[in-house]
Amino acid sequence: MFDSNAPKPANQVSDQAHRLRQLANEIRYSAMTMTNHSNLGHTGGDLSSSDILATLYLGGILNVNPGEPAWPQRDRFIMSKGHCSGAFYSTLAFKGFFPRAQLATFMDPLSLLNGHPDRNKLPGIEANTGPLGHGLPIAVGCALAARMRGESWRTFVLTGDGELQEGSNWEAAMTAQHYGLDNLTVIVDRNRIQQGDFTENIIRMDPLAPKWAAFGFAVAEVDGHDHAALVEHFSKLPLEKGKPTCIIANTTKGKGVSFAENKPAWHHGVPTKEHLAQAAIELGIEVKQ
Ligand SMILES: Cc1ncc(C[n+]2csc(CCOP(=O)(O)OP(=O)(O)O)c2C)c(N)n1
Ligand SMILES: [Mg+2]
Repeated sequence: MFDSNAPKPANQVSDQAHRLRQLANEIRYSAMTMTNHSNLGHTGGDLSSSDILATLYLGGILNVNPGEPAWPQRDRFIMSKGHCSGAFYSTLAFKGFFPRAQLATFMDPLSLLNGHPDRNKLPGIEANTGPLGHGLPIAVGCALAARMRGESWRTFVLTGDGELQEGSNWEAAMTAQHYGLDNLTVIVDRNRIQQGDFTENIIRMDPLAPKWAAFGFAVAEVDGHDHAALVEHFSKLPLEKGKPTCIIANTTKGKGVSFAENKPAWHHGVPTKEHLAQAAIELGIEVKQ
């Protein structure tokens, strides 16, 4: 865990941000390779959320232990946008929850790496997700459980922005504020694209920050690809004592790969071998032959 009270020298912050950028790009390339293998997947949302996942798991924010995945005092992370399992599985494997070699089985018959994460199949997964709109309600239950037991572990949940069109999120948000769950942090991957089109063309959600504030959350907006800014925000949780936190991470769907950036068609576009070669160059990945 980072000690949020100890200011870091500037060069130490940028070293860490540089390392997280490299790791996030490795997660991106890994997820694209998996989607190429399975011929199915969600490239755009994998790429928009890789920096957030890398920062949480590999930047020392989440207090989890791959050696003891069910450690009762661990922080809980729920990948509500479970369709982005390529990035999520890659992050869990990079963290050491299971061998990286297993990633190559993505969506194979009998593989433990289903298209949507299954907590009964792999260590490190807290909740089965994929059907949108369920992660936050589960996370509220986790946060309430910690509160009732007097335990200090925290709950994090990553949602898509299109996902917020599911009304269940807003019922859960009301409950979180009612109980003053300041041990709960919602991160919104605000890439402004859902399946098929831009969010604002389907069901407008701007102004998003005031909505969360009206639902009783302490809200911050951050560049979801700026590792130093993400670390800074995640290190000072809760943003306000007695309130749940919402961090709106402004991202680009398809981030890091020019042919996929901000293109609705890449929501579930499948990269070819040629796309992978181009992605490796743009992401700075050395591909071992
Ligand atoms: C309840 C439900 N309806 C529909 C889908 C199909 N679906 C999968 S991803 C997706 C779009 C999600 O968009 P967003 O939340 O913005 O995710 P991201 O942009 O991060 O990929 C949809 C409609 C689903 N998984 N669950
Ligand atoms: Mg989206």
